[in-house]
Order: sequence, then C-alpha cells, then structure tokens
Amino acid sequence: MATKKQPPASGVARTLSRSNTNKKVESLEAFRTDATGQALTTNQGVKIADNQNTLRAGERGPSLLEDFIMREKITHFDHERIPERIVHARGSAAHGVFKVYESQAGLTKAAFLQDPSKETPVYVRFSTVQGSRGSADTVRDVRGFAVKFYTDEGNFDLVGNNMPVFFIQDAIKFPDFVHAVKPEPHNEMPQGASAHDTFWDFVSLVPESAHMVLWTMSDRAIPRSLRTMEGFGIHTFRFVDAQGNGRFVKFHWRPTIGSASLLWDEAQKLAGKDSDFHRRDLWEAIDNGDYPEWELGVQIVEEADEHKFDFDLLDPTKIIPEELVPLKMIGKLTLNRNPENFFAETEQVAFCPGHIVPGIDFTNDPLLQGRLFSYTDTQISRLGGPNFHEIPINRPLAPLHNGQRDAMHRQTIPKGQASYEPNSIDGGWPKETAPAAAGGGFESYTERVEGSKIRVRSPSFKDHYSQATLFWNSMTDPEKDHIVGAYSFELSKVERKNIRERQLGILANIDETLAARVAVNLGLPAPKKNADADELGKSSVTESPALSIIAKTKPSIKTRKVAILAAPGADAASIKAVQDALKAEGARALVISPTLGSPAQGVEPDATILGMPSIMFDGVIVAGGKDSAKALAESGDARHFVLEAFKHLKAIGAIGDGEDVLAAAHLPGGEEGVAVGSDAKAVLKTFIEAMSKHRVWSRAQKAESVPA
Ligand code: HDE
Repeated sequence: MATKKQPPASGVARTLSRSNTNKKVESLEAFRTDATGQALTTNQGVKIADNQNTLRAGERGPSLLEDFIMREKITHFDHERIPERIVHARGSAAHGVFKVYESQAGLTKAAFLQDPSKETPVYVRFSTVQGSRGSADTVRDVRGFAVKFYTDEGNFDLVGNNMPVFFIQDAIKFPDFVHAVKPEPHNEMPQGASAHDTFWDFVSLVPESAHMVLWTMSDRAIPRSLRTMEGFGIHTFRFVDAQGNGRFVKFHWRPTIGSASLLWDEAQKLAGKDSDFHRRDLWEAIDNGDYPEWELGVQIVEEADEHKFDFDLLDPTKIIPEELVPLKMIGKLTLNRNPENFFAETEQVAFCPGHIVPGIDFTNDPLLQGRLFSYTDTQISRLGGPNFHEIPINRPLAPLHNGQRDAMHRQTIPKGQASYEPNSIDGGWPKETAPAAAGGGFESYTERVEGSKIRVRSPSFKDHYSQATLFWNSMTDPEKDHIVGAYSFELSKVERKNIRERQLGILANIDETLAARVAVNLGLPAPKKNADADELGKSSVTESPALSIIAKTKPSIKTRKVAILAAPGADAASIKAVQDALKAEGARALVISPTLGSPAQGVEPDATILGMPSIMFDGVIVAGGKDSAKALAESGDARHFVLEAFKHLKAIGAIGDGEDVLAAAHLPGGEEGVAVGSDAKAVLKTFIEAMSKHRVWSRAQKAESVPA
C-alpha cells in the first residue's frame, strides 16, 4: 500500500525546545533525534563497542557489577513504564490543524478564533475510559475526545467525550463512579466492560446517571471508527468578547463524513480479531491521505437567558436540545499527521480542562470545577512531577516565562538571577501584561457570586429522567432495539438479582416500554414509573432527530472499506472495475483471498480471508470468474465471510459467477442491499447506493437477533 507523504511537522516539531533562544541549538542538534549515521552510545554519549555481551570474568565466568553499559541499559528498561492514566488509559492520537471559518470577534476575543487564514496546530487524543492501556478498542464504553490547541496565546485544551452528558453531577462522586465501573477490586475483572455488578450497583443507586447510562447503552458507545464519532465539551463554558461581555457556550465536534457505529456482535468479535481496530483505522486513514475532519459547532446562550430553560445550564447531565439552541458551525479540525512516537507524544500528552486562553472561561458547573483541580494533580504522579509542561508534546508554542523553578525533571535552563516578581535585578522581567482586546494578559470573567458556604445540590439539578426520555424517544427503531439488547446483555451478566430489579426501576422512569422489553429478557416482572414528579422532570422538547445516528446518516461511502473476495481464476477485469468505481467514490477496496497468492493476472491480494474477516469491512463484493467462484463456494471460510456480512446488515455484491458463492451460502436472492448480475456497472451502482446508507436496516429482523 503506497504511503502518502504527510505534511511537514509545521509549528509542532517536537525536537528539543521551542523557545526562541534555543531555535538555533535545535537545528544544530538534529543528530539527537535522528540516529541515521550515528554511533550507538550510552546515555552519557560514550560510544559502545559491544552491545551483545555483558562484561564477565572469563568466558564462562560471572558478570561484573562494574559493567556500567549493561547496568545503565537495564536500569532504564526497568523504568520504561509510567503509570497509565487512571481513566482513559487506552488511547490513540494524531496531529492536525484547526481553522476558524470567519472571525468570531462578536462572541469571543480568543485569538485562534479571529482569523480564517490562520492555522492553529492541534494534537487530538481519543480514548476509551474503563480499560487498561492494552485493552481492546471496540468495547462498549464512552470515548474521550481531547483536543489540545497550540494557540498563539497559550494552550487551550478542550477535553471532551463522544457523548454530550456525564454520569454524575458533582466531582466528589467521580472516584465512586470510577471505582464502580473499573475491573472489580477482588479479581480485576472484567476488562474494558461495564457488564458487571459494581457498575450496575452504583448506577442503579444514583438516578442522576440514568441519562448518560442510556447513551452508553446506545450505538454511541460502539463507534464504527474514531473518525465517525461526534465530540462534545459537555460542560457549559463561557465565551468572553473584547468588551468583557460573557456568553454561555457548549462545544460540539461533528465529523464531516457523518457518524456511524458498529453492531454489538461486530464490536465483540473485533475486540478479539483486531483489538487495535480503531487505532489502526485512524492511523491508516491519515497515512492514506484521507484526513479525518470535524466541524466545530457552538451553541450560544446569552447571559440574560440563563434561566430560560427547563433544565440548569450548569448541570452536566443535560444537553441543550438543538431545537432550542441551534448549532453554529465556526471552524474545522483536520487531522493530517500521525505521531512519530507513541510514548513520547500520545502517552505523555497531558490534557487539562483548566488550560484555557483569553476569551474562554469556566462556569460553575460543579463537575467542571472539580476537573479543574484533578487533571494537573494526576499529571504530577503520572508524569513524575510538576514540570510535565516541558515535555515536548505539552509545550505551548507561545513563549513561556515565569519565576517557577526547580522540581523533578526540570529541562529548561533559565537565565538570570531573579526568579520572583517584581524584581529589579533582571530589569523587572518577565512582567505582567494588562488585559486587552488582543494579546493581553488573562483576566477572569467577572461573575457576581454570593451565598452561604454549603454542601447541597441545587434543586434545579433534580430532574434525572426527562432528557433520558427525550433521548429514547428520538431513536429510530433499530437504535431502540440495540439499546434494549445492550441493557439486556449487560444486566444478564449482573449476578445479583436485586441490582437487576433496581435498574429496571430506573428504566421504567425513563420509559415503561423500554423497561418492559428488558424485563422480558431478564425474566423479571416489568415495573412502573415510581420517581416523584421533580425527579421525572419535564422536557419542553420531546423528540430531537439530532440525537439519532441513523436519522442523520450522510449518504456517502467516502473512506469506507470494501472487501473484494477473489480466489485463483478470478476475473481481473471485474476486480479492476470494482476498484475504479469505489476509488471514484473515495472508498477503499481491498482484495481478500484464501491465500496471499495472486488470484488473477496482475492482482495481488491485500490480505487473506482469515486475516481480515468481513467484520473489518463495510461491504463485500464477490469477484467474477468461474474457478474463483467455485473455490470460494467450496470454502467454509468464504461462505462465512459473506454470511457474516449479511448478518451485519452490510451491502453485498456479486459479479457474474460470483453469485454462486452467495447461493452456496444460502443467502436469500432478491434481497435489499444484495446486488448480483453480470453487468459490473449495474451491480456497483446498487451496491454503492446500499452502502451509502451504511447498513441495510430493513434486513435487521431477519439477520440480527432482535431482542424482545
Ligand atoms: Fe476526566 N480525567 N475526569 N472527564 N477525562 C482524566 O486525567 C476527572 C470527565 C476526560 O486523552 C484524568 O490525564 C474527574 C468528564 C478525557 O489524556 C483524570 C472528573 C469528561 C480524558 C480525570 C472527570 C472527561 C480524561 C486521567 C469529574 C468529558 C483523557 C488521566 C469531575 C467532558 C484525556 C488524566 C487524555 C482523563 C479526572 C470527568 C474527559 C484522573 C475528577 C465530564 C477525554 O485527571
């Protein structure tokens, strides 16, 4: 596969240092990052003559303690692992750029949102939450969507998720929630899954989690790709303009290729057959020049309208329905460069919701307030001290000078005598900058606050169910089936009956039909609503198509993957026709064969049937050619390939004799989304049309196991 050249590392070249004074040194010292033509040395720069043998007393004698080369190497190795993130340990990331469409000066003075010709470098890390660093990508879980903008005014981190709400309303509950969802303490099971007693015990006792748990039981928790995920800042933030006016803002990321999810059966199988499925997909897309893109959308609420809604803007378990405040798209994020080194960049990147720039500010969302403290704190133990901002991936592009000094792992060698302010010894530098419209110092938004010091939850946070009901009502039928299936699957794994019963009670408060359908699968009686009116709440919006993935499907097959099944004797012309037609649509076609031997003149397979099963593709086309069709029809693996694609509601095509393979697999003829015939063009037209809807949902009743 040809590797497209990625754009040069632009401003985010992570070499030694980016401070102005060190720029020259940086270019002179390129030998430090590029080993080409360089000698193998110790960490002290001493050239190594023998990297194969430990120093020993005699050929067969004991090793000597004085072997500083061996000891340095093994000591370093012994300390290679750093503590993984407590949550979001499994992640993958990429570099890119952000560009605003037009100046947003009317909303915010943030410099990176003013000039449409300006590219702001970004680093984006996607993650799962529950599993450890080596866990599988496709598990049912929330996905982190963390964006670091290296703006001219300092770093801005938008540390969001792929779901717009959260499990809890107050930061003080976070350790409880995380302890409940993580592998259980006595046996460290299960990995990368919430289908266990402690998770459901906690959420069934904490009704404020009902809305978010419903999102995690939906298709949102099993994305087809990191590239087809939406992202959300979740909390209400503030934009501040040059005049000091504040407005509430919610941030949204929308993938330009549209959203799509896996089916649960696919997700589970992928976890075994390619546990790097999402990581690989992101890497390959960037490598192929199919740069993933998201638009940044904002929902703006004027301060005067703060109390106009039937929910509290500060409550992170609530969305602002788009029917009430539409999204305004203000810019585009493009990921165009894979990292050079996973550890140095993706593992060491440190996000913090407290990293903001002038023009952006916080609100009193009690979950956000806790996060502002937590992230810096966790980096101190994860990255070994308070100097983690000096690690290349974390350094701002903006110049950085202050009186902070020393501490573990200090890299900078500051000049001068005064590490305090004010000073007269170093000419008074560095000095404060007065706040101003552009380029000024950070000034916190002036918000009037008064009240007693109390530990209470605002009564305006009481509604725990109305938006969960809104979400349920906004789902299409297949999405509702998937949600019922997910609750049934997870709760069937819960050993304690009282927990299962209690969770059904929560479901009844969301929707009694949902509860009844899950109850059948659990063999339990269906409960009725039992929460009080305040807790049930009331949503002025009762249905929002923006919440459904299927309702919003973008008819396109851009960047999707298609398998062309071919065995020796395949018709090279039909393979070429398929490849050309799919390429023209921006999709990727891979030839999949029983072996890595050539199936047709001039055709080399990309992978074998067992190496890349149908779950890794969005559609499958069986190539023409008598001998190829015969061999595939006789192969159990090939028949399974097409049958599984059928079960997973994918578009299927067969050209000429290829139809025999479908017949051998007893695939029903004349089905929607199954295109057969000898005219490759006609087959492709129907195939592409079916695949652009992502899945053939009309087949679900027949092919998927739809729950009660
Ligand atoms: Fe996080 N979260 N979180 N979180 N979170 C972390 O920080 C925390 C929350 C999110 O790719 C940790 O560096 C608290 C909401 C992402 O590196 C830690 C609370 C949202 C990432 C932490 C929350 C998130 C983290 C672990 C409740 C969506 C991965 C390692 C008050 C808006 C970032 C680390 C990356 C990571 C704490 C709730 C998103 C422990 C205390 C809500 C995407 O500091």
